[in-house]
Amino acid sequence: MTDMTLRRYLTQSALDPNLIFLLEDIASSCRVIADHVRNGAFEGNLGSANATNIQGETQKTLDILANDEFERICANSPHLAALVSEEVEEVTWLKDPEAGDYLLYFDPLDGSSNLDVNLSVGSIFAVMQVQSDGDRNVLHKGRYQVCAGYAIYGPSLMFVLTVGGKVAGFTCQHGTGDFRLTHPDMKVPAETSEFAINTSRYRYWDAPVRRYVDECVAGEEGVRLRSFNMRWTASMVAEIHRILTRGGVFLYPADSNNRNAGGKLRLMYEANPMAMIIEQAGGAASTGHTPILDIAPTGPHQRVPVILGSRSEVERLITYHTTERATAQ
Ligand code: P6P
Repeated sequence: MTDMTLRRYLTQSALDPNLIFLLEDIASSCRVIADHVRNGAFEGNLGSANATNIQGETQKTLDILANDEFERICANSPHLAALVSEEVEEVTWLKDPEAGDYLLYFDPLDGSSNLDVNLSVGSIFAVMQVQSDGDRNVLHKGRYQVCAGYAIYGPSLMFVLTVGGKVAGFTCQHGTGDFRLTHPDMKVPAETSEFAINTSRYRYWDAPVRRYVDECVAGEEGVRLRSFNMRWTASMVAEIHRILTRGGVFLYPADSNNRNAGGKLRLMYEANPMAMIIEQAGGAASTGHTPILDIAPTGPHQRVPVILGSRSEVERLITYHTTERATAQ
């Protein structure tokens, strides 16, 4: 299995060669970013860039560097029409859009607050297509994604990708730099006893989320009749990779503090790609009321509530949200 390189995997997937070129450019971007992350201390790239992005977040030097590497390397793909990046307010058009050209949505360095404390970070991406010649609309539902994936810069560099049907994990072989297939069919276990949420926000949560977490924390004595584990790494890529590997449910819900902004996580380059990956791996991804992939976007940096992971737990949370909405009416 591990002699299967990313190149061979993609060519065997019978994909459009232009999409293969783009995916290889994305993988190359992630390799280069991994080097910058690992050499951050020597390149003087750790710490703040003393700038803020469209999100109003302080940008790390590596956030900007990672964005620039994505732009530089992926611009080689002849049929890539536009880039939508967490770090850039406007859509970056590389060519006049023609039907079938590709649109790349990406968070170049997710979880970058972990960089200075040497914890895992990642890059997230999704690809959609231009619908017709001259069409400059980049706001399509997540169901229109043709592929999605992420790189995780952890103890090993991994590249996880779905082109529809399966989720495949590739590990970068130290030395050759090849991405080799190590996880051919990643599946989210339907059941789990592990949840991930920033519990410091408890006072802001709506009733359904409080109910769910309270029941998990009550353990064997409570209605769940078993104990649960909690994780929170402040890096969505690390959480999703753990869920793909051993199950779990990840929550960044709307709450009384972030509701006016729509939530915390961004739809086009965080929630949508991860929702496609999780669904293709047998899990579920919802706002609590609506499948994330069915949301009609209103802007490139729109924020949405995110509940995703093991199907049984996501469905339980949807039931709690539905029940709460029904009793409130
Ligand atoms: P908080 C990182 O900034 C991120 O976008 C996700 O990767 C992560 O899950 C979340 O925000 C962490 O948010 O509020 O815990 O810092």
